[in-house]
Amino acid sequence: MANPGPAAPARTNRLGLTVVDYRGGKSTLCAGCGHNAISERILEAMFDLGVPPERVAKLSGIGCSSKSPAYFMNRSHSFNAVHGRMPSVATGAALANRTLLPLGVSGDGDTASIGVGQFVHLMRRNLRMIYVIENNGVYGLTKGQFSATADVGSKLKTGVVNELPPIDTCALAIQLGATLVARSFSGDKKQLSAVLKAAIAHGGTSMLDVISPCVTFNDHEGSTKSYAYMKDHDAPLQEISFIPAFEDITVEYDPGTTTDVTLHDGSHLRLRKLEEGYDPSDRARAVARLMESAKGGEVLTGVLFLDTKAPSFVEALSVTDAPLATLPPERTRPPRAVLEEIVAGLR
Ligand SMILES: Cc1ncc(C[n+]2csc(CCOP(=O)(O)OP(=O)(O)O)c2C)c(N)n1
Ligand code: SF4
Ligand SMILES: [Mg+2]
Repeated sequence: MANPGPAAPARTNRLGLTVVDYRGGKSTLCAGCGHNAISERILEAMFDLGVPPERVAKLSGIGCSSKSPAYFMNRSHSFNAVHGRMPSVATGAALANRTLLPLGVSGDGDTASIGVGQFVHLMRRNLRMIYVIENNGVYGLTKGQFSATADVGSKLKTGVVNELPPIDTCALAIQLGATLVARSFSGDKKQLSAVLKAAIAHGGTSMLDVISPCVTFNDHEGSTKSYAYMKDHDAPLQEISFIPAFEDITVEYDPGTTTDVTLHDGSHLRLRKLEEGYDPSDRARAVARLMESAKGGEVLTGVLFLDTKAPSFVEALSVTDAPLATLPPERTRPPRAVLEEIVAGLR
């Protein structure tokens, strides 16, 4: 057998790190679970953009999806919150240290069932955060009961039919104020990578609802969150390309068919329309279009809504640039004279 010679050196990113530096523990999820593919896309996007792993705070709730941050980016901070309560922990972390990039990973149950109260308030704030819902329409971890994103008429393996209307987390997020809202599919490598990179570059709340089939409990005929259903019903709005701030834009585009958006860090998002007239800056139209597509039985994917101008929560609150934990007591405690003045005013 011919000598294969020395192995090619591993590719490094602009920080000099290899993809291994972005890996996590070995996944304990089922083979073929959509959540595993999403973990791969997240770590690749972070690697490609050269995000320092130590600057990322991974946050999750409870569920198979919420376990997945353990399977990528071991060098990042990580906090596994109570079921449905990740948004308040993420908000606290983001306010205490605005140099961190919070990355929330949740499930459809964790977000739209038990956690919907926390989710809606997070979406109103435009906190700089990436919020990924790994949406399989069921509670995978507790053996496949319907979640609140299950479509009317979808069927469990046992034959039980869901009679309740679903919560569309994208429509909800758009209506409430999230500034980058996208839907994608764990099996669409190109689209999912592009929206994840756009979310990393965006300075407000990015809410990504990713259809992520549960191969064990919700991948059969009658499910609307299966690989086969997505293959037949995926209706992409755009072809998406992402150009990072550190790369030159050399390719011209036709403004009639393509929208070029400059994101907060100077990166560019290019959206080549596949649907005539769709404008991702029109909030009301985006919600209406989602309703129409649901009625027609299609799953609209792509960048549904984008606003790069709205102030983020930390800007609105004038949060200090320095992480709170690094501030000396003189900057965190009011001086005695000020306290005495306040007390005197109460007498
Ligand atoms: C307070 C509380 N209620 C209920 C549960 C049980 N429980 C664990 S995971 C889960 C649902 C997870 O579903 P989802 O977020 O969709 O994640 P998946 O497993 O499908 O990825 C439930 C109800 C719990 N752990 N804590
Ligand atoms: S039970 Fe479903 S959601 Fe959980 S790991 Fe297995 S395939 Fe994924
Ligand atoms: Mg689920």
